[in-house]
Amino acid sequence: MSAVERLQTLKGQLTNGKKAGNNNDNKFRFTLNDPTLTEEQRESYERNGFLLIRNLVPHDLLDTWSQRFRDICDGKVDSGRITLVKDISLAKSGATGERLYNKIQDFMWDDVLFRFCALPEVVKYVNCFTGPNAMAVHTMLINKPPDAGTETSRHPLHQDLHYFPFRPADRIVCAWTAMERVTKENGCLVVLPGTHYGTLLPHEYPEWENGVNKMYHGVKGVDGHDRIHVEMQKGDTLFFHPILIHGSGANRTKGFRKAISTHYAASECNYIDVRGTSQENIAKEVEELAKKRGTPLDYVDVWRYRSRLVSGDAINL
Ligand SMILES: O=C(O)CCC(=O)C(=O)O
Repeated sequence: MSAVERLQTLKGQLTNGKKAGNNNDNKFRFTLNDPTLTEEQRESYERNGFLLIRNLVPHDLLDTWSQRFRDICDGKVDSGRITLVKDISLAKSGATGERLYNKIQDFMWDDVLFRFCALPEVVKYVNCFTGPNAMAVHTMLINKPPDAGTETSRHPLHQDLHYFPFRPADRIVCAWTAMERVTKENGCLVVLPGTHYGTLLPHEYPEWENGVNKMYHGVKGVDGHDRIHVEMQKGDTLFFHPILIHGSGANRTKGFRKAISTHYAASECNYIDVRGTSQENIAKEVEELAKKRGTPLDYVDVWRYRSRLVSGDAINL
């Protein structure tokens, strides 16, 4: 049994095994009354800020999306509005394609990859956190090619809310699905359980010897906190809260480590002005990049542009 499952089981022993909901909603802050989650699962998310669901996404779909990623990286299909991001060390080494790109994002208008965002198996869990009207607000397929020996394939510890100009945080959730087996060796997710009860902390670029990938901001001062390496099998999906502190390790193997993820927010969430807050640094960086690319949008518009409804009555309008 993995560390995550031990934690989830321990939590289950403290509850009476009833289905979620009914008369005891007041003890739940982070999850909604939806029969998809058992009471144990709700309790576990409430306490830890994440929930692991095994074998949720069919393997044939994951293989199709892996191939789509390779085709986009190799320029075989039109990448449309998708952004391709390179690992800084691999860019210097002359690598190409899947060996170079560590991420594609903004695939909400790609018919093949968007299927992940709207997958009923995933959305039924998402709705337990967002409610019925869920929008895909951030889409990524994260690849870790074998590390160049510089450890730049690490992702510093951070809170995803740092990037988001909308609230409330409790109605936002990430679904992160392993596209192959992810382990400590190839750079699985690392989570700090319970940190979703905290506040949004200031983020900046970590001072790593060999540099850090673009926009990979991190938090400081969490060195002594318990952490869990979330090892997962292909198709397993981790749902987690946007204030949960997490990151991932370097890929020290010769293979790839891929995951597909979508952040969802309730369509009822409000946009906020991040000027004068700790999020100002990332907002400026994103706005400067948008300007350089010839699409000078302000930060909130960047996020509006990325969003697409996946569930709720308005989906059929
Ligand atoms: O997939 C990973 O390695 C980490 C991704 C992550 O935490 C993020 O993009 O916010």
